[in-house]
Amino acid sequence: MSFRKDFAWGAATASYQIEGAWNEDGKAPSIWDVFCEQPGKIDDGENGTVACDHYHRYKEDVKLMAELGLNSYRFSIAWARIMPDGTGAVNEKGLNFYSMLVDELLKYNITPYVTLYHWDLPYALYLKGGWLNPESSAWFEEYTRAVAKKLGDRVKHFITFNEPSVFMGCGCFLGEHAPGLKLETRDLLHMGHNIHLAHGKAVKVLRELVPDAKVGITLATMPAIPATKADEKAAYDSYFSCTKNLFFWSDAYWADPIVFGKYPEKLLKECGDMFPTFTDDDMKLISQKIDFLGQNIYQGRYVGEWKRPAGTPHTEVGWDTFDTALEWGVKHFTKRYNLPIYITENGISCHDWVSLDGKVHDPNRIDFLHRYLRGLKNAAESGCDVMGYFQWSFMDNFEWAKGFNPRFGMVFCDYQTQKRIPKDSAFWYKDVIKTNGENL
Ligand code: GCO
Repeated sequence: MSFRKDFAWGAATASYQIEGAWNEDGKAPSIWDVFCEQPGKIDDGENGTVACDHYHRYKEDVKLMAELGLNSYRFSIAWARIMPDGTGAVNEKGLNFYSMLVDELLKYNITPYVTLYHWDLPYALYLKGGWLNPESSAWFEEYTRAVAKKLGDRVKHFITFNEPSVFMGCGCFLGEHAPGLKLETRDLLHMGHNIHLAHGKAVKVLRELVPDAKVGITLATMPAIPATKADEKAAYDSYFSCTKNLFFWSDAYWADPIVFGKYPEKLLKECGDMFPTFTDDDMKLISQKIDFLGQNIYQGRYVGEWKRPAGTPHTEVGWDTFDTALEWGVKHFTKRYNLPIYITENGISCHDWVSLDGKVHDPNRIDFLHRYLRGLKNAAESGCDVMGYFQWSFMDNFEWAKGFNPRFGMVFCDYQTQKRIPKDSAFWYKDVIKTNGENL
């Protein structure tokens, strides 16, 4: 037994990171468009106004996905493209772009996985307080309704939010991502509750409009890896601990209310009346049944007696590698939440460039993916319900505050000419897909 027969082998992207066309066909600015205008926020003063120009090149990109053997593709929708004011009038042209993209994917039998929110909040909604506004969950519901109405006949997999911990943590606590805020714990607790409610309302709308849809949420997660067999329990406990200090980085803060209908006890106790008041109905809304959890995993951390060996392999952005990160992430999540799991992101930035022979050789990426995927296979073989794997990313793209320097793609993007060159690893991944991971 290995990966299930209908395993989703895919790649992921996000709207602001690849689309460009930032002000075309009625699209309004998002918080990322505005954040990038501020001097010093993005390496080299870059921005996503053009990025990979995917908005104009989606047909070429989807064709390449098919040539590389992908059977699934995860992308996100730019809210400000389909609702420039965030609520109210729907911009049909913007919505049509996604409709055409979906048709193109289906033409090649590539299953679309739609992320509703991958960080690019309409700027108009930021002006109204963004996720701090108690109305924000209703805005999200309205937006979800517009997407579901248009795409729900063809899209059957939806992810409500991508990495709420990161857009709160980096965007509203550290101030390093849009919208660049540095909020206090009390404010962040309110924001988190609004995001939870928004998730719940979106699930409800999707159940109503797309009854055969599979719905989940994607968390950024850094698995706790037991240093020895004896550390397994400690690793599990540490993975799901959640305390007032930096509560938003905790997976339990996000997943416990959704799966169990409860915020972590310890957090509630520690926060006392700092915690926003909530009702039983709130918790019912938040904890409607979902079909899967998505995990974005790049790194892990060891629990137990462990000292980082000098010269540990690390990636171009300086992240250490952890061969068993996927394995432990999936095993711990399965133990706690007992839901099907997708790896909605995993990948590596390498020092990729075009060699004299015109190709992009990325042996480190091949080795990294090979190691991580073996771990995922172990998890599947141990009985965890692993539904699919999406490499981050389909192509090199705008890596948020780090601009265009990190290259996470299976496909190289020459930003001057917009030429796409599949890297060596893309052909390696094609073989993995062809054998459904038997060759790992
Ligand atoms: C995130 C996002 C992606 C990133 C990727 C690499 O995790 O930050 O979902 O948009 O580009 O993770 O850092």
